[in-house]
Amino acid sequence: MEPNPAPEEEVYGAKHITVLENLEAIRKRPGMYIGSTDQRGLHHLVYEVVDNSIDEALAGFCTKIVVKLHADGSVSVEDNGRGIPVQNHPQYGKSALEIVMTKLHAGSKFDRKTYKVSGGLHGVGISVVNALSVKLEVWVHREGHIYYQQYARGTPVGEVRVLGDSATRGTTVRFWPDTQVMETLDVDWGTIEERLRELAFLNPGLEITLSDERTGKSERFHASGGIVEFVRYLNHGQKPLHDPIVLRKEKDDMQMEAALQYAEAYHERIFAFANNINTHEGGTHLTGFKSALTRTLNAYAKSSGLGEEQLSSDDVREGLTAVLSVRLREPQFEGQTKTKLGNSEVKGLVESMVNEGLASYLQENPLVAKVVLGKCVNAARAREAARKARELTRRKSLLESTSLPGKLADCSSKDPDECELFVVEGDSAGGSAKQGRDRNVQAVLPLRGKILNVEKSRFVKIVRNREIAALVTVIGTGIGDEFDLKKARYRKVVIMTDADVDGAHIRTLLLTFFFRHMLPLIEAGYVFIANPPLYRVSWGKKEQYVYNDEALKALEGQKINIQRYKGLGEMNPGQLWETTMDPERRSLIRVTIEDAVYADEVFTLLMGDDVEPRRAFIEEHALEVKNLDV
Ligand code: 0RA
Repeated sequence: MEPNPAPEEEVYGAKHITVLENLEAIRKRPGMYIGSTDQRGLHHLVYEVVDNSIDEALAGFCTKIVVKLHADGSVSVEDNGRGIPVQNHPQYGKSALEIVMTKLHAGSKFDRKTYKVSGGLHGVGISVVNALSVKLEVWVHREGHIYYQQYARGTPVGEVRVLGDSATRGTTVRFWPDTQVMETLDVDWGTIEERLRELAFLNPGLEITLSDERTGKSERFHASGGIVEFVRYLNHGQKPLHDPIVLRKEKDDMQMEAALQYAEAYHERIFAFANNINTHEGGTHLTGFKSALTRTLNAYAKSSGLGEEQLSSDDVREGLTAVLSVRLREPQFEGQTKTKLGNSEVKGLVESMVNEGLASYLQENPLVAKVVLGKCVNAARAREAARKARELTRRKSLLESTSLPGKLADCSSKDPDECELFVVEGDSAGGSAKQGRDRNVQAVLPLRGKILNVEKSRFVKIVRNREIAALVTVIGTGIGDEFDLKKARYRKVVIMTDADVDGAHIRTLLLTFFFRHMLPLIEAGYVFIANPPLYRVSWGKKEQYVYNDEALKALEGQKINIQRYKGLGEMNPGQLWETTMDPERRSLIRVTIEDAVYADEVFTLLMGDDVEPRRAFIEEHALEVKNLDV
């Protein structure tokens, strides 16, 4: 990204210009460096600073990281690593600290020679954070002193100063994101929390604390058991079939670690990391892992006589929770969000490491092997049954040909780009929605309470559920392996449920269904949640809709008449249109998979077999139900 790095011998002036040009480039096109300037981009700034401390931990010199979200919108990250070098750098004529803080990719000049956290948007360097901060302060404890420097929008405000003596080592960076560039200063606790927890699992022994001055919350993450603990954590509330299987290998300068555990469940969850980056989009390491799993389990089934059927790759992953973590020298990240590992050599390496490791594990642990194979064989049989069931439904839908369910009130436009589908809870709300909508581009599909019963069901049962079948037919894409985004009949699928516990439950179930069987629909950003008002307040001849309890509190004490909407059905068609459906006035919440770990945990808790954690979760989150499932 650095335009033509100047040769080392060049005069200092020229370097100086490069730094300024860099700053300007970063501030002009922040998206190129941090992806976006919204909340996601803001989080990238935090991650970038944290990653620098993580690199120090990976190098073996840092054991503790303290992240603080300050009340004034600034964020600080403190570590007990070696401290950023401060000595004068002869080629630049200034402190190494200043170079690290102001120069793009200065890292390579002062290389820590480890498996860096550096993927896609990460690893752009702390100078990017500096350039995008109205103010940044850094303290370095090193060589008996505390060194300090301050910057404004990436430019030093003064020289590096010595503030005093210090017997410890480490670095603290505090930055104030620049509102001239960033659209928000609102760092989301949950998002940062999940990422730091992930990092603690991936770096066993490292202690990370997070505290939030805005709310007084704080949390400590520490996992001496590493990814084994991670898998146990993910399977919390499930019924695991055995202790986690751990594979650790190193080959050709690449380290691989995997932890696997099957549970009495039907979905698979594999979280793959490369150099600590959560590779949401997968990549060569994941491909290698999956094919080794299929191959090794089939080979073992054959040699041990535990199963005759050919196990498909889906069969061997049913009920599997796994964490795969690789570390390599020069990771290449690809894909839309730069979270897909591209290094081609990695596939074969991981494949052979997992083949070897898993084969010997199964040999040495025949009891675990038996449970795992039993699970896979069961899956193979169920899948065969499901295939037959699908064939049946397909034949049936061929008979009925293009027939859409009768209760669908379709829109007249057939251009998916402008069409919206409102999936509505209950017939009465459905009635209001049908009358209130814009018939041209808005379709309405009322669902009955029956969908509640698909909980804990196998795939076969789910596709046989009438409400689900109607939904699938209406959306048009098909599900599972047959899903085809191009066939979507609507560009927006809006879940519109009541603002009560039942509504939240139905919404979660729908999201679970989309998440597990129509994931690309969520990934494409097609799924939304409607945001109906909770109250209508009126005074005199005036009225106003209120969408949350905080806003209602603000009106407390005034002479107003409050009407609480217990269900959408209580709104007349006109009201539903103006508050919730009218594109000009409504606010829809787009469902994203910001953090697959969190989303899946919630789904698992809500769908799992264990009643207790589910109840605890629902009780704890009942009031914020709107956010928990997105
Ligand atoms: C370059 C070289 C060395 C350490 C660091 C950078 C470093 C950077 C950051 C950023 C946040 N925390 C950090 N900790 C260390 C190695 C210095 C040495 O050899 O002593």
